[in-house]
Amino acid sequence: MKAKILEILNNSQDYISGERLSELCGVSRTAIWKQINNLKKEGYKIDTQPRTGYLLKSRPDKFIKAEILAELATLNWGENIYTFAEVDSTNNVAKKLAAEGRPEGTIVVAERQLQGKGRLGRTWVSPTGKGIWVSLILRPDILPTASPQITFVLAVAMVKALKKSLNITPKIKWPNDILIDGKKVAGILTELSAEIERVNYIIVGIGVNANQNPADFPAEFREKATSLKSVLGREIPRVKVLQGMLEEIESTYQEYLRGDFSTVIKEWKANSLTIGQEVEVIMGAEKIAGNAVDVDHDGCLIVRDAGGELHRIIAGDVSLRNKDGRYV
Ligand code: BT5
Repeated sequence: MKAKILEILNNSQDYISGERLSELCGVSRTAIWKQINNLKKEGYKIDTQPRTGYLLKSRPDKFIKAEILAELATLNWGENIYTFAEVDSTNNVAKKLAAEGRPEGTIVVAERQLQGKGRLGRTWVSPTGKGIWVSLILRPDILPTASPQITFVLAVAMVKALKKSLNITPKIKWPNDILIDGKKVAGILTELSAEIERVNYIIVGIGVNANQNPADFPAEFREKATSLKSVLGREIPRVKVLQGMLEEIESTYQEYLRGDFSTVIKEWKANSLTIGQEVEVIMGAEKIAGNAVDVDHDGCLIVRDAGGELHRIIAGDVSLRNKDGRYV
């Protein structure tokens, strides 16, 4: 009923009386009044006049199902959206839902993560209301060995989405960083559940820094992180950006499922910061320096060292060599 009231208020240019709302919704005026108060608590600004009734003044930029669905133009995704004020990690919640059998395209999004995860047990800082902390369940019919390709699909989709919704052109640093002006604005975490020859599900988690100020980032990575707000100098409509992300992710993923990884890789390379650069790659205790010459069909980074030897890197952290010869 709340959704119905919201829809009516949203379509109404003028005040609408409690009586008219109760007629349209088939419930008592007290029930309407209760739901209006609930909407106000959620952040909807509804002007209330004793004689004339209710007028919706503004909608909250919060991860509320009705808001996400309002202008979502995905083809199939959106039926299963789970929104939370607070979770440990949206990837963990999505993993649980996937294990319970929730379908592909299930979306989990939160205002805050208490234990947001990066790769290799690292932390992803996810303060309340400042970012887009979202995970998706995917169930691609691919071999587990092909699953790293999904990170590429996601990175390409993220670049397209940010370009489309905010008119900015981020770059991708292998394998999972989305950077603007050399600083990380978003990260992708792909987690796999598989048998030897079959993927059960893949959870992709995306963290986008939307409305942080520089001081909101911990000192240890403040120099390396940025937010969309810092880049554009204005508050970012998170729900709108999320909608754009879901639309681009769905369409790029569908393209990939039709067998078009080569297009994805081509787009990835066109937006890559890494290829052609002098890099240092750290893989646990091992370190390789050289020129990042390519990524191969499995998404591995190919680095040519000073001696001309080629190294195929499956996982690691890349630093790019700057003008002073330092790796940053
Ligand atoms: C990533 O890891 O970049 C993957 C981040 C994925 C986060 C999303 S949020 C929704 C979903 N649920 C989760 O629990 N996770 C996913 P990695 O490449 O390992 O980068 C992590 C490193 O980036 C940290 O060690 C910090 O140095 C830095 N970092 C942490 N929080 C950051 C932030 N908000 N912005 C920029 N850098 C950050």
